[in-house]
Amino acid sequence: MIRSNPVKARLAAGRKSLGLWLVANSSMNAEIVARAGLDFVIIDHEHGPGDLMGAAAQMQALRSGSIGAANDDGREPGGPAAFIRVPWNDTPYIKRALDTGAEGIMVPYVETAAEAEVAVRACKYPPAGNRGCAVSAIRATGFGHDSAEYWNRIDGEVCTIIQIETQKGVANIPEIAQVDGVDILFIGPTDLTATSGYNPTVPSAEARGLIESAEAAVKASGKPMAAVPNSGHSPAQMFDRGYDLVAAGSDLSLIRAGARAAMDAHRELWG
Ligand code: 3PY
Ligand code: MG
Repeated sequence: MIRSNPVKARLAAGRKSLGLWLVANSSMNAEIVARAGLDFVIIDHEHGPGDLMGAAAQMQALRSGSIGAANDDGREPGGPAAFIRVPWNDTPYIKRALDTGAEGIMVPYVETAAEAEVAVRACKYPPAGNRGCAVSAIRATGFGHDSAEYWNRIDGEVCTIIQIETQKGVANIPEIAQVDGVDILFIGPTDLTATSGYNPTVPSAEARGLIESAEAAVKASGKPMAAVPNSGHSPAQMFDRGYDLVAAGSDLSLIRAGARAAMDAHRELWG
């Protein structure tokens, strides 16, 4: 059975979605976070050691980990929506990520409407796109058990998420947002800062200004807006600022923060 995309359903209902990055290529990390009842995860293949077998294992774990997660709050059964951030706007890689079962594709570093069109076409079967078709052989169809339903429904369920990470991308947001099939615009504050010549590890008024101008353009476009927490804002403050999706850290950053907090508390008491 092909389920409805949980994030698309929440967007349609005007609800905000909270997610996490999965960077460590660990199915156990996926299982842990699914149990918390998140709305989405982004399995990262732009950075980190992720591979497609690892993504498959994580998506299996998301389903099994979601058993017992609270879903009496209107959330789709089956756990968080599983998105894969691909390494680049690469049609063959997008095809393989979707075939593995991704419910959404995040494409980094998109700068023009033409590039956004390439991404959208890679996410859709003909005639709307150029996604190669092997419905009887892929994990996404249950290895063929659900071929017909998948073919009929998946173009409408997959989320295409476009990252804006350069000033050229920001300038082109109005045109990028017009591309039919772009579902979400995801501002990448770190790359936007770095590609504009500022140090992304040091908060600055310049970085803040860049992010705010990207936010203004996305809001004006009417597209759903996403990002990681930035400019010192918590996820709740990000939602207040108008975000529809927030990816609030990663499996790795949560481990780092937990380990640090434990050690800081220990040092304070015991040196
Ligand atoms: C960035 O900040 O550059 C990202 O890609 C993720 O937020
Ligand atoms: Mg980035």
